[in-house]
Amino acid sequence: MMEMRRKVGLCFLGALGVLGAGCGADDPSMTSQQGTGGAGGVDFITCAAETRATPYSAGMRETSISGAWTVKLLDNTFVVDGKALSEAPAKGTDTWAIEVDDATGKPTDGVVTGVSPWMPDHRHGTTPVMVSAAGAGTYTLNPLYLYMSGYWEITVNLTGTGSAADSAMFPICVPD
Ligand SMILES: [Cu+2]
Repeated sequence: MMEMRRKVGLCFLGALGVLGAGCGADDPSMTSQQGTGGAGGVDFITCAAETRATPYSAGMRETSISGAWTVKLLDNTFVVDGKALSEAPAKGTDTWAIEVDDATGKPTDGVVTGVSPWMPDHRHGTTPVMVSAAGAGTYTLNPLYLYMSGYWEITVNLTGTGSAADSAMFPICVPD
């Protein structure tokens, strides 16, 4: 039964045409060689074995590449039966509230230029993430459509303090 659920999860978007590559007979996730999480066909969805990810906690933070910004994941919410629950990222449409602080710790508006989720094991992203300013250096990311379980890299793109762009990345595992 688990195997059936997983294959449906992998492929329903492909059937809808949302995905380009990444679903079908050549999907690397269908093979036992895929991933770094384990040998011998260990299920890549097992988050306990996903050493690349940082376990979710509200308020978790990542420093940008340049060191100029700190991005805090204030809260993840996920809707179940019409009710928004504050919990770890789950498979489906999540919503993030984030805050961006400058090097002095001051929350700063107007610096998030976009958000790019990516599954490096499968080399695909997801549908566009809408970013809306929520004031006082906070931003709402909705939808953040994490439609597959497994390892995701959620990159928050930021304006640079100089000419170069900047970014901060959250390594997240979505359980099955
Ligand atoms: Cu994937």
